[in-house]
Amino acid sequence: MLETFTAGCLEAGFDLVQPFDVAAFNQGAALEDRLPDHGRPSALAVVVGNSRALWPVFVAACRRDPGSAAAPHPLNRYTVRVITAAAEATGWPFAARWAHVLEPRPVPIQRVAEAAGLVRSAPCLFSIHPRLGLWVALRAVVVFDREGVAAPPLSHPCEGCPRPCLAPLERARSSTDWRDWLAVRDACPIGRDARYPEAQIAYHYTRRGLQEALE
Ligand code: B12
Ligand code: SF4
Repeated sequence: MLETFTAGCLEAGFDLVQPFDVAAFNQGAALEDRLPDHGRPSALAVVVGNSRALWPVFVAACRRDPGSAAAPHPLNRYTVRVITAAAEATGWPFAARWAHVLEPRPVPIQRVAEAAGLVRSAPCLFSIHPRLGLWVALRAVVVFDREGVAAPPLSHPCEGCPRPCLAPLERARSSTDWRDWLAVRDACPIGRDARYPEAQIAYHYTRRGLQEALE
């Protein structure tokens, strides 16, 4: 069933799919942050994210369905639609939590993804992936009603780094220019070849870029 879910996510452009045991997160989390566990001591959670691989697949989906591209928050809607479909295809009961949903409270998806062994927390507040650097987005965590699996160990990608991300972070914090936030990601030596394409950057930081990509 994990293969079915992973295949559905990959096909839709969500190329980061990391299974783990929900207990690995819940044990260290405040009560209000805990993820659903279907009443089990161990449950199979999967954190889903993406790299730049999402963008062409998402743009192609918008081309096929121009109405969805014109609606508010097209990427969030796409995320919910395709990840829900991938989870339903497994035939197992599941509960999903979405990174973009802020009410009643946001799921601390960066900490969830760290417990899953997908990323680590960088000193510049981003989650860092060992290959993709800071060029990753975290979208959802889905918990299935079955036994969990142990998260893989992940050494810290920032170990030994002189932290060139910190000076741009200080600038960005007192700035209203989104390019200053982009500079934080650009300062990191890991994952330079994983930088998002310009249209994807424009979409994430300014909400523009999608219409241009569709033209
Ligand atoms: C609300 C929110 C925002 C708000 C406020 C952010 C803030 N500074 O508090 C706004 C709209 C301003 C925002 C902007 C950005 N965000 Co934002 N945001 C979120 C969201 C939806 C909730 C954060 C939250 O409250 N978490 C809940 C608390 C309880 O979790 P927590 O673990 O206790 O707290 C963590 C976060 O608050 C985080 N954090 C705090 N300050 C900052 C600042 C930055 C730059 C980042 C990356 C993280 C971060 O660090 C804490 C420890 O892990 C998360 C997704 C999520 N569900 O977490 C994305 C998220 C943190 N954002 C993300 C990003 C990339 C950004 C931007 C850089 C660009 C963008 N929009 O794509 C900009 C940065 C500009 C800025 N001024 O901060 C990514 C980070 C990806 C990564 N590799 O780490 C996330 C995970 C969304 C995603 N889909 O991947 N964001
Ligand atoms: S610049 Fe260095 S410390 Fe900063 S996120 Fe990248 S690897 Fe980590």
